[in-house]
Formats: sequence, structure tokens, C-alpha cells
Amino acid sequence: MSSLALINEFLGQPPNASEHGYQIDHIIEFSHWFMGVLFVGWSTFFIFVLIRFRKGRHPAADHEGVRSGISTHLEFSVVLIEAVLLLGFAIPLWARRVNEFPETKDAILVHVVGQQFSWNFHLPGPDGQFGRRDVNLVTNSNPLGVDPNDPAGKDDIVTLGELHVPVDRPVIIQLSSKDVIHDFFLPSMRIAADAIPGSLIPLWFKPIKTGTYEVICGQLCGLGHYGMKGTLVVDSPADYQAWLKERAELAGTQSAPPPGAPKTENPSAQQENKPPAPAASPSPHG
Ligand SMILES: [Cu+2]
Repeated sequence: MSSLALINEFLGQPPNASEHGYQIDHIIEFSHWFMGVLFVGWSTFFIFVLIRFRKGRHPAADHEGVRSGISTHLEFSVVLIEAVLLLGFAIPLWARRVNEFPETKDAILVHVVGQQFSWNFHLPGPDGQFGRRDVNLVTNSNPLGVDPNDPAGKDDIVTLGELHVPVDRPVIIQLSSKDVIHDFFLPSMRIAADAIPGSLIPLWFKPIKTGTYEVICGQLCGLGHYGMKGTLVVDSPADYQAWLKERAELAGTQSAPPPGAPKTENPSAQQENKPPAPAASPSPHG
């Protein structure tokens, strides 16, 4: 690890697990070192000025001020470094994130829907087509309102709180929310975006290390915000296929209702045994 990266460890950043993450880390590292140098520099200057221009030495104020050009040069250098950071690194990096999406045929497509206080994940299944979703079809057992009559949705996979993706494949996410503004944040993947009701926000990343990572909500979205967590599991390709198969089987066994049972809901949404927290339940901390 380079000495630059020490500051990220000190700040408690989890290790990076995405392809683009090291670029984000470099900017964070450099910005913090730069801010550290500025902090020490300005503090030293401040203390120097307090002593150098104390009343005992200068009983009468001098309104002419500093005549040397050093401070102008220093300030210009700071502005220049900040402009290079912003225009040369931060904006191009952001532009690549939002403009250069991978081909959808190579990518894993996931719809992520935030709600107070959990994350729903909707995968298109083997046909690659997302089933139609309708807010009028939303029930406790069909949290995303997937239309049971849409053939494209028959093989869809809906999970609550846990998403699996294969390693080394780009993941393209369409993000939205059912209630308030949330923020889908994958710290280890160095990616985050607001989930806004009524909007579909695209984002993408490419995981490069298998493992289990945290999904959190980065917007204060209500009393249960602190508990709005999920899990991202980055699998090897074989493990990912096994997970897909297991999900499909689960959905298959659950979608065969006993004769006479109403067929209006998509039971695949019940897989996690973790119903969304009712909005009215008091928070233990609230
Ligand atoms: Cu939230």
C-alpha cells in the first residue's frame, strides 16, 4: 500500500472492490493530503500573524497592509491546484461514470427499489426481460407490484435485502424509490446514487473481488434509516449460476398455489422472510 493510501485507511474506508474504485480512492487520498497541508499552512500563518502583528509591537494599526506578493502567489497556487483537481480529475471521472455505460448484453441488469426501510432487487430472470410493474399491484407479498399476467415477468427474481452478482461483469442498475428519497450506497464499490420516487436513475459498476459487501442508505430517510441495510454478494460465475437456479426453484415452488387460491400476487417476493418494516412501527431509538 502506498503512503498516500494510508489516509483512506485512517478515515475508515473499506477496501475497494470495484474496477473504477482506485480512481476515486486516489482523488480522496490526494484531496485529504492537500487539505492537510493547507490546514497546517494556514494555521501556522495565522499564529505567525497573531504574534508578529501583536499590539505590543504595533500600537497603531497600519492600513497599508502587506506589500510583498507572496500571499497572492500562494493563493493563486491553491486555486490552480483545486481547479486541476476539479476540472482535470473529478469532473472527467464523474462524466465517465454517467456517460460511458457498458453494453447491456455484457452486463447484469438489476432494478433496485428503495423503501422505508429496505432495498428490493428485481432481476429479469433467464429471458432477460423485466416484467411490467404497476404500483396498483403492490402488496406485502408483491412489494414491487410485478404484474402476474405479464409473461416477461414469469421468470423474474425479486429479493429483499440481498443481491448477488457475478465477479468481473459490469452491473447496470436502474434505481428508484417507492416512498421518499433514499441513497443507494455501496461503499466497497465506490458508488452511490439517490433513489428518487418517480425517477429511474441509472448507475453502474464492475465488481472485481468476490465477497460479501454492505449496501446502505446514504440519505436520512426516516426513523428507521439507521437500519436500512442490505447485502451485496459478489459470487464466482459458478456460484452465481447456482444462486440463480436456487432462486428460480424457490420461485417455482412458491408460484404453484393450491387450487382455488387467489392468483393475484407474485409469491417470489416472500423469499427473505423479512417483511418490510411497517412505517408506523416506533424506532427503538426514536
Ligand atoms: Cu433510506
